[in-house]
Amino acid sequence: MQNIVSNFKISGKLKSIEPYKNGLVNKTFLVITSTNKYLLQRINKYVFKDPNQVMKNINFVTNHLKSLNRRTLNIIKTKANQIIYFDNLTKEYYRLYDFLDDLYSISLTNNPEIYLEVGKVIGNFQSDFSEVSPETLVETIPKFHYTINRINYLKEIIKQSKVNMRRFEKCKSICEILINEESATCKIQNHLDSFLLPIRIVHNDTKLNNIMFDKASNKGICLIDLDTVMPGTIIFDFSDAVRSSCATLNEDDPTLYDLDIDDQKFVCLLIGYLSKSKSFITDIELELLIEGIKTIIYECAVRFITDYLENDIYFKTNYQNHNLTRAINQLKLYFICKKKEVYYKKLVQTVYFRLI
Ligand code: GN1
Ligand code: MG
Repeated sequence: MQNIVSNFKISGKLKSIEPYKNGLVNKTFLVITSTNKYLLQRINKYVFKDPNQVMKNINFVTNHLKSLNRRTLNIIKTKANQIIYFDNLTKEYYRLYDFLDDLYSISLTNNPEIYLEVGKVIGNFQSDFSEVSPETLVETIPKFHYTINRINYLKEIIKQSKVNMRRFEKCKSICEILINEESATCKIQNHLDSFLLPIRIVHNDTKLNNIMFDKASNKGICLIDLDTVMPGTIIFDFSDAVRSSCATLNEDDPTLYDLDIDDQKFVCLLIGYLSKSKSFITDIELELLIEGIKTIIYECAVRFITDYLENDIYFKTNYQNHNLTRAINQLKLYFICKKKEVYYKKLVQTVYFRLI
């Protein structure tokens, strides 16, 4: 690792490089020198087929945010003045960022004000890009949130027996339930396919631990993990934040008895989000916000069970059945969301018209 770090323009004398908790996809290290702290990341080549383009997108996004005086990730260039480093020996791609030492990320908390901040951060990010043409960024993971493709892929690998059969025996009924629910989750994709939803620059991965808060004031400051900032719909940014932060349990918690969506957190997030997005959100986007929550939870369940059946090639796992646990958790959350759908849709209307 020392060799890798030495290729970047770091200041101070290298003191330590330690693995750092972060995300289910890339590998992250905290780099400490005598004067600074940095985050080194090895980009997951299986997930991101074109790491150079991912970094070009991130470079654009961070420069745009900086031009608006927003806090964001700061890319440290290599000594050859590049935004990414390719290690010939291991054939791996690396990038380095300044470590945001005055900010922190959270896991679930009961403080409702935090959820107001979550909503605001997402609304602000979308607002900062609402005037930028989506074609500016390349779709580095094509059709990332095209839910139907995800379920079709699952059906296909089952049909062609390209699954771990021992694992399939364990989760056959889960797959069946997911396949049965397919039609309930295609509304947003139908709207996208018929060009009824605006395509904008969006974050696409707004889970709670990708949101940074200020240590001193607890205000929401910015979104990190900019790998998936691409053209897409704002609906899923709102929805994924609800999925990951308003649930009463983490996405891989197996103690499902207590799993629910917390209405108070949801209302706070909604108020925060609409207070920042009401100037650009269209009627159809507003109408489909709750549909988005249901869809994104369903999509996650499908992605986790697919990865389980493909022997955990995509998401990092800590134990044998980790992806199965995640899929079961999300499936239950999906049905909880379905039950609350009508109530939440009314809340969207109530909050939106109060804010005008
Ligand atoms: C991954 O990278 P990370 O951990 O923030 C995934 C998201 C999933 C999430 C589930 C590029 O996000 O789409 O919703 O795991 N990112 C990618 O925890 O696939
Ligand atoms: Mg990510």
